[in-house]
Amino acid sequence: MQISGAEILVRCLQEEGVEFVFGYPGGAVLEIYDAIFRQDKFKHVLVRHEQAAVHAADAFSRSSDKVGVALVTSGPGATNAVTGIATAYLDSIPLVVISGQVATPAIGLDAFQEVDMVGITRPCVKHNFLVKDVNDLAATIKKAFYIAQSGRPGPVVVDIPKDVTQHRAEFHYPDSVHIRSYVPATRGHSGQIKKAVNLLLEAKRPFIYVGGGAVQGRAEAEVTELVRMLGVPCTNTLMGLGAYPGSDSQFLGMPGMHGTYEANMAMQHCDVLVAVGARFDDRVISVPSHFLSRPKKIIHIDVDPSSISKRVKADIPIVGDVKLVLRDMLEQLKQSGGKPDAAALAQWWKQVEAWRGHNCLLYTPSDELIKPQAVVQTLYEVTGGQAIVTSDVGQHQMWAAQYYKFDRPKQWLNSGGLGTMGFGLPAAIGAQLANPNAQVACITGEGSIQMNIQELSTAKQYHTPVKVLALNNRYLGMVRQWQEFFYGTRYSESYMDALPDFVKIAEAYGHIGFKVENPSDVEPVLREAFSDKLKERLVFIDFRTDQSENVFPMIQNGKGLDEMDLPPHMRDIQQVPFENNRDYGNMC
Ligand SMILES: Cc1ncc(C[n+]2csc(CCOP(=O)(O)OP(=O)(O)O)c2C)c(N)n1
Repeated sequence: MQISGAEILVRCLQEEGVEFVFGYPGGAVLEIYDAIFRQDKFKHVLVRHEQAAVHAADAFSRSSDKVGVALVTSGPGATNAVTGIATAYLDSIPLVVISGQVATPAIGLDAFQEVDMVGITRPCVKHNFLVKDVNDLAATIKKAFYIAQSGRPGPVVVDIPKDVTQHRAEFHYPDSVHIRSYVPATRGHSGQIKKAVNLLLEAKRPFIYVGGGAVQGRAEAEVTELVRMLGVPCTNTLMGLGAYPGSDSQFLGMPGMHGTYEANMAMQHCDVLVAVGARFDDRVISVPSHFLSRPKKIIHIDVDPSSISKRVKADIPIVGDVKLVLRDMLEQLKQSGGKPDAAALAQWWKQVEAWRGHNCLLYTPSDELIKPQAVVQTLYEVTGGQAIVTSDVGQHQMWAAQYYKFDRPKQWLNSGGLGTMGFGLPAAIGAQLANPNAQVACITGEGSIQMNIQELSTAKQYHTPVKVLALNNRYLGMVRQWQEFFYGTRYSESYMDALPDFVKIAEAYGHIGFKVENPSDVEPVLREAFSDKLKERLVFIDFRTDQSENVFPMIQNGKGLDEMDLPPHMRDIQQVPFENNRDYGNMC
């Protein structure tokens, strides 16, 4: 029996086991919406802006192991979705984004609401398709899901003209996919893995650097086993937080621009570095030449061959699924019977502990002003470290990453690659739908929240009781920090004048709002927000925080990992050239 393209699409999504489609209707996709109306296998979540549809689908995926699905109309619907698509692309998140297109005869004629979605998204998708024939639709959707989640995950756009949704064809969903020239890597090369194991056993100052690839590749058990078996220190990048437990003593904190002193010093001074699903991003190692000025051997494991040796040349490249590579590595380590050099490791740990002893995340508490760091720490305590935390972009994002200890992957959701303000709230909604029983907190700034604040309405409609913590410093804080450091405190357009009353906004959307101005109220209000009484309610808390607080440590552009701007209590040690630092002993 022949069915319409729209019905075929709906059947495909059902075949893929899709539970939620995040979207927004329009003329080009009305056939699809009609087909959705006539089914009840998956739910559609109506957002208030297409960017939010993609962020919510993205976070649905980030907080589960499923592919996120978004549906938008042609023209402005499609272009509104582009920021969300680029966000998912830079963080390697598997998404299928379906966009409507004008009817095939109108394509290229500047028809009403026509944009070249395939052309616009080409640089920020893993792959994209324009379906011109209804007979190709089912196979294309199958391919889209396969490409999105295999190898290095990423967003796939399927652009469907309106007439294709109306044309009829037999429905046949393929069982498998074969795409010529697309063969994602699986097992790593055993010879390379052996070399890596030998190098690790010879290392005097080994260090393990874990990125978002380990989170997406669900390699947390293997990462943890390797770090513990070798007894070495490790770091998780902003995207890798949770891959190794953040509260464990072998974890040194996050590396990079706002990484900890100990993680950055260990990155710079190790002799063997294992990069697991991490890409030596500029926000992590800063300048490659400085990073490599300390000789070290690099083992780089990644599923994407094009990521290896892109910024930093790997001595031992291993292309493969990180989980499978680490399993093989652990197996070879066990078989070899070898043990790391205990004496050298003890020396290395002595050095690491000396670095850690400076307590670089210490800040000055206050009875008068709410310290943003204290809000995050209190959130951690109140939620017992169990919440799924989304963030927006800015100082609050860095404090969230530094002060909430993430013990499991897929618990920390943020836009690390693109740095998209407006991600936090729709992401929290997506994460709550994927994890209905979890506590979900969105840590945001008063600037970021206003980029997608309309999603408070979506949260009301779909009963997603997320807790929004706005660290309101009345500044675009991260911009202010840079202007303070690099532009002679000329705060050009970084002051958020005419801020709304967030409590009233929350209430206007039907939620609960609190304003907190006194440090002594931080904990009681958070406890109330997460209490059983408000379990079913979205709570928006406007924390009036210290306006002058800055994020430390910080590495300025062009500086190396051991050239951090440190917090006031550590300023003296910065002056000591590293070679003369007595803590370091004879290790250089
Ligand atoms: C869409 C978008 N526009 C601009 C920026 C640049 N930017 C990065 S951080 C920041 C300030 C964020 O301010 P706020 O949300 O209030 O957070 P705070 O830094 O004060 O914690 C800006 C404007 C961005 N990352 N994303």
